[in-house]
Amino acid sequence: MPRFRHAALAAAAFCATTAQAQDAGQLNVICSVQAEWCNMIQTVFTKSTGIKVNMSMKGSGEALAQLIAERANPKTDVWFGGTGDPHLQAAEQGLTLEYKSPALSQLFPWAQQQAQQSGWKTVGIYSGPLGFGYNTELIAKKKMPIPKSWADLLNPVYKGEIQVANPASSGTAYTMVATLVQLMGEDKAFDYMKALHKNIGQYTRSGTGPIKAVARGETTVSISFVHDGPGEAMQGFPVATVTPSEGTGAEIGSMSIIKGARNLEQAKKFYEWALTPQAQQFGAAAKQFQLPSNKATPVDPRVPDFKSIKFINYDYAKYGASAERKRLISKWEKDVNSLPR
Ligand code: S7P
Repeated sequence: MPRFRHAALAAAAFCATTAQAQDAGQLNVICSVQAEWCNMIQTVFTKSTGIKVNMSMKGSGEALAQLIAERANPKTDVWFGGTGDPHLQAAEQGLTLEYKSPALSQLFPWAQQQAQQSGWKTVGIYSGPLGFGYNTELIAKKKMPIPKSWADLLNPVYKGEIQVANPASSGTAYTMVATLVQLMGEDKAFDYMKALHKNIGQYTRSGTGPIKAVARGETTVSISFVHDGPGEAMQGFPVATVTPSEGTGAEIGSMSIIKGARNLEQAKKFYEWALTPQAQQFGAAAKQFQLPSNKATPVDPRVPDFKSIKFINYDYAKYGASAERKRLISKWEKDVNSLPR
């Protein structure tokens, strides 16, 4: 085929795609799960609807900060994923739109409760337990015990060997702070975090950083969501996870439509699609093993077995409230992070 015909066909195809995209419109999404899942939903949603998705990836703490910064002139239409507490905070601050999906009854009670508690300004899309990750090779090589409880993490043998994120930037780490406060009571939880501080090698910016560091042998132990472990192990890294025997908290990963969204019709389409079992399967397909919120979504065997984990009765409304979140984070900065190690 002569070269000019190739060029003409390519141009025609480009125009057709562009026209389709222009017809169907576009959508600006902040995506707070890991990149592979974000990329997968971007591709599949665009292919099946023609809606062009502009995706920006940010952890939950950073996503909330961006939404606060763009409050007067929102550039985001949908916030997909990320820990539920900052989504509740966004709802309380009037950053997200009230929207009651007709699919709500298909979701587990915890996902519906998240929606109800926010005044229908967010919804649960997955859940996952907080626990510890450890590098199976390093821990054996350094002859360290496998930590099985919060108390175990205070063992001086782990000095400098534990990573967790900074709760000021990370929803994962805030889940840890809120979990400990509910488990131990506030005074004891802060005494505990001060003692734990001595064993922390690094507070990372993002919540997924510590388990990736464990996987790559950069640290021995992490405080992480346990559903992030199997994906690292599938890449061949020596990672295992455990949940603390005293009890632990769980996140309700959430999704919200932004108030003032410029592409509201497309945002609602995406929101409804993301609640379907078909769309929720992309989590496991992208090697991320949270429990999906739609009861009809097949559950991958690598999703943590919730029945075998001791959970606290996490008060999502209280710990997702702006004032409480701000108060606990600044107390952590002042009383814990400022201490020498
Ligand atoms: O697997 C992804 C995940 O652990 O990351 C999400 C969240 O963005 C973590 O954000 P932070 O950096 O703010 O901690 C979790 O919702 C999700 O389970």
